[in-house]
Amino acid sequence: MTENGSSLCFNMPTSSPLISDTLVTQFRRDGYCVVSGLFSSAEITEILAFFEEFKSQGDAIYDDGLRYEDVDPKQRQLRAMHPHRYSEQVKAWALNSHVASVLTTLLGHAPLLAQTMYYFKPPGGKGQGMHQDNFYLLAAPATCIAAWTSIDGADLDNGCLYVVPQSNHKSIYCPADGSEAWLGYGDSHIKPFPRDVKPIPVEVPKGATMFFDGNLIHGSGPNRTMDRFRRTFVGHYINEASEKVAKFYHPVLNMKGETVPRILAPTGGGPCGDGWEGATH
Ligand SMILES: O=C(O)CCC(=O)C(=O)O
Repeated sequence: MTENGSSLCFNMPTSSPLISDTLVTQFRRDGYCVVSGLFSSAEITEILAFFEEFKSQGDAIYDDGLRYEDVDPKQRQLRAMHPHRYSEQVKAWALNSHVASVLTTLLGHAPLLAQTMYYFKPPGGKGQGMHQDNFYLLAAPATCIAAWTSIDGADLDNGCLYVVPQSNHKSIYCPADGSEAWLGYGDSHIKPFPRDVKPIPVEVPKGATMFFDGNLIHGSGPNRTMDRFRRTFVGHYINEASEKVAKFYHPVLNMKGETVPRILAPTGGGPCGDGWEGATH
C-alpha cells in the first residue's frame, strides 16, 4: 500500500495465461477482443438469477430512480447503473480474478474498477448510439477499458455491439455542434460521424467477455427479437497508473475492493474543453 492509499501491483503477472497472444495482438491493433471462459457457466446462471431478483428492488435502475417497470426500453436503455454499489455479490463479480488477470495483460498495469452496469435489453429494446467510453469517463492519462460479459449470447438479432476497428487509435471526438442532444439515450457524441469509418457487428457467445478500449467507437443494435433478451454484465476499468476519472465514477476501487482515494476528478481542460466534466453513460 502506498502512502496515498493505493495498492499498486498486487503481484499479478502482466502476461495472463487466460488470453492468447493472438487476442492480445487483436486488442492492441483493433481495440477489442472476445475471451471465453472467464466466468463459469454456474456464475453466468447466478448473475442472471441475481439480476432477475434485483430488478424488482428498483433502486439502481438508470436514471432518476426509475423502477424497472417504469422504463420504456424502446425509449431508453433498461439497465442497472453501478449495481456494485448496492451489492457485495455484484462487486465480487466485477472484481473477478480471471477478468482482472486479462485486464492486467491488456493494460500492462493492474486495473481499477470505475463502473458497473447490467443491460437487460428486452425484446424490442433500443440500441445504443455510437460513442467512445472515455468521452464520459475522462480517465487520464491512459484511457479506460470495458469488460462486457454476455449473459444470453449477443447476436445480430438481439442487439450485439457494433465497433469501428482501430478507432481506438483515434482521439476522443467532441460534439461539433455544441448541442446537448448527444446526452440522450441512443444519440451519439460523435457528430458529425466520420465518413471514412465503418462499424462492424461483434457477436459474443453466452458467457464470453468482450474487452474494448475506451477510445474505441462502439454502440449496439436494437433487440429485434420477439422473445429473447440480450443481457450483459459490464465493468469499466481504468489503469492503476491513472490520475483522474470523472466524478460520476467515484469511488474507484482496486481489485481487492478497496477505495483508491488518490484518483481525482478532472476539473476541466479535458479533450472536449473546460466545461465538460464527463457523465454517466
Ligand atoms: O451493451 C450495450 O448495448 C452498450 C454497452 C456500452 O456501450 C458500454 O458498455 O460502453
